[in-house]
Amino acid sequence: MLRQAIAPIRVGSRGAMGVPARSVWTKAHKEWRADTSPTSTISASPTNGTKTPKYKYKFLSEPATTEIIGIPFSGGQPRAGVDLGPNRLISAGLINQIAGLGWNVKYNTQQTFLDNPYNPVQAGEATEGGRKVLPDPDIGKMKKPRLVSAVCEKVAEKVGGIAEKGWLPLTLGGDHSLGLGTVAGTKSRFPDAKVIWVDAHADINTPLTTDTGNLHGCPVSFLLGLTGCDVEPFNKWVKPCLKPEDLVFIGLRDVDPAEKELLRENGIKAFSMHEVDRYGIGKVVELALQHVNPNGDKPIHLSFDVDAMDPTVAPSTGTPVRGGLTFREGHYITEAVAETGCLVGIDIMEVNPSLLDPVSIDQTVAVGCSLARAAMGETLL
Ligand SMILES: [Mn+2]
Repeated sequence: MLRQAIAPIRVGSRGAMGVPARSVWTKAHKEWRADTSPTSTISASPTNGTKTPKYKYKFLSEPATTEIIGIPFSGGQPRAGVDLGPNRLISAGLINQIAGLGWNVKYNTQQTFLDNPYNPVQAGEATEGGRKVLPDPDIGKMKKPRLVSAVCEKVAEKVGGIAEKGWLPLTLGGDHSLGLGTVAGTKSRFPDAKVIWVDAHADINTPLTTDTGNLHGCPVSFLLGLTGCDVEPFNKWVKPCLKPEDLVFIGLRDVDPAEKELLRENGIKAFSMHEVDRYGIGKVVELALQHVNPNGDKPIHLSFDVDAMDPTVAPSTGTPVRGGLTFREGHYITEAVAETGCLVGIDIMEVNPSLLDPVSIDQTVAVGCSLARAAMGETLL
């Protein structure tokens, strides 16, 4: 969907969500289109008579405010289309849905995260624009290292800035390499923040261990500062900010041998689907929270890759793996983390609206929205 002007959002209306996109690849993924509208920030106030979110968020200012960050980025992996995720989630009505939970919501349609010289096509410029593009050859095994690094650096600044205001950054990907930026941003404001990484994959390969070189499989290793991560261009801005004990995984089921070794040798707590089967999701989340936040007094960043869900639940994602979380198990995680009141950052990553049929796409987008809502206080009763 692409419009030149931004329709005003009528508060309380769920039908007014034809939100435009600043930056959209065309179907052929060859041309960049930009929304030239000067108005770039959309705001929505709490609706439905709900003036505050269900839970008190301990580390946020009042009134509860979230800024949604849409990052149309696919450079951390090879499949086009995941860059369409954020606009699709917004178009599905996410802004008003969250306002309906008692939040003040901000969303800037001017998604400029990709404006850097390593991006083959930049926002606001047509491909034929004669713009100078710098080459981004592999460094070691890493693919598109300069592009991923430049985008994540901007994302970290943005997320950190929102956190500084006492607001909750809700980041919509885009591929999960962006998790490097979001967690770094959260950590810049909350150095003692803990991370719950919900994913089919551990995303903890290093530039040395990665088989594919796709950086969406590596963000966690950079955050931890593992061996091999002190490389250009990342070392110009990434500071290892995460200790192994600050991190817990839920939902793993496709972990490379080298990643298993890294999890073991660093003593990182991980609840795979085996543990979900054994203990049930309620116990797993309880144990996960006990591990990172035993006293309930630490900020929590939740990074949710929709491929943690079973492919029957969230099929339109780049690296689906069978045997995943059921619809309820996924939502239970987000609900239970919301309940702690400790959330300071949320990522919803890897929704790819170009994969599979329209029904699968709508289903995956709807799951992305409902996971975000559950993390922001939506409850069944
Ligand atoms: Mn991931």
